Amino acid sequence: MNRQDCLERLREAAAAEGLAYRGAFAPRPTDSVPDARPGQPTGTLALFGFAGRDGFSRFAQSPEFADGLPHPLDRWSRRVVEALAADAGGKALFPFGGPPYHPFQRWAARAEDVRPSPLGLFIHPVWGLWHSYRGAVALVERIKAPQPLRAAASSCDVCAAKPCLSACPVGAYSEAGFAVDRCAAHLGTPEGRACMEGGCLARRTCPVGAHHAHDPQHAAFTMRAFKAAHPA
Ligand code: B12
Repeated sequence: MNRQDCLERLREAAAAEGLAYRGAFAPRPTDSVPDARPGQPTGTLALFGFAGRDGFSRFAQSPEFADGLPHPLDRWSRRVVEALAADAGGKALFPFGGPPYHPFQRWAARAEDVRPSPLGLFIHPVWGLWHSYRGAVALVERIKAPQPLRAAASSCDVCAAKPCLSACPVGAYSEAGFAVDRCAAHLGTPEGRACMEGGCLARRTCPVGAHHAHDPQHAAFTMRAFKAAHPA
């Protein structure tokens, strides 16, 4: 199998499990990417995750989703991405399991046209705020991945209204960052039900890729996980 085929095969195997290929890049020392094998630096890092709605619905059919044990999405991601990495002779890396955390957003910006949004989440020109990362596969081989097309300005730079910054009912988002405790406290109140059941109002108000927003099952799953991790 040639190198390009290796990436294509990874991409197809990931898609079969519901994971979207989120780009690949050749790491530089400043990217803090661990070695793919002991003593062998990573030549290519390929990222995988959710983009839009499809991935979550695949996860919702998995044994991890139904078994009632903690952290179902992380356990599903571990099983799926470790199998992809083993098949490709690479190493699986995950966004969770810290601190310390691997700098997935920094890696994402190397792999695709994603940029910081005022909410802290990175925005994608197609998926808007409705995308995330479930793992990465580090390969020793250096594979020339297609370079991402980069727009001159990010979707947020050309958004004058910035409705995301005024949609949070408790003002948890500001120039100073995301006030986690304020958000979590609100989610525990009756007034927080709209966010708990439908998803973060600030995220939902963004017009970019709005039709890719989480469906109600995904939104409620995400909010419950966030609330459980931050009991107010
Ligand atoms: C800790 C953490 C949190 C914390 C703190 C977040 C924070 N802003 O600091 C809490 C619990 C609050 C949180 C909440 C959420 N998170 Co969070 N979180 C993480 C986690 C696990 C680690 C972040 C970190 O410390 N990285 C370490 C540093 C060294 O890595 P880094 O890539 O350099 O990341 C930093 C830079 O991107 C930097 N940054 C921000 N703006 C800019 C601009 C420039 C120019 C540069 C260079 C860097 C930069 O901010 C990052 C630090 O947070 C990441 C996963 C991961 N491993 O990255 C997810 C992650 C960032 N979270 C994510 C998500 C989706 C959420 C939630 C929406 C989940 C939810 N519904 O509950 C909320 C939204 C919160 C918000 N608006 O910020 C996604 C973001 C995907 C995306 N589209 O960008 C990630 C990548 C997880 C994933 N599996 O995809 N999160």
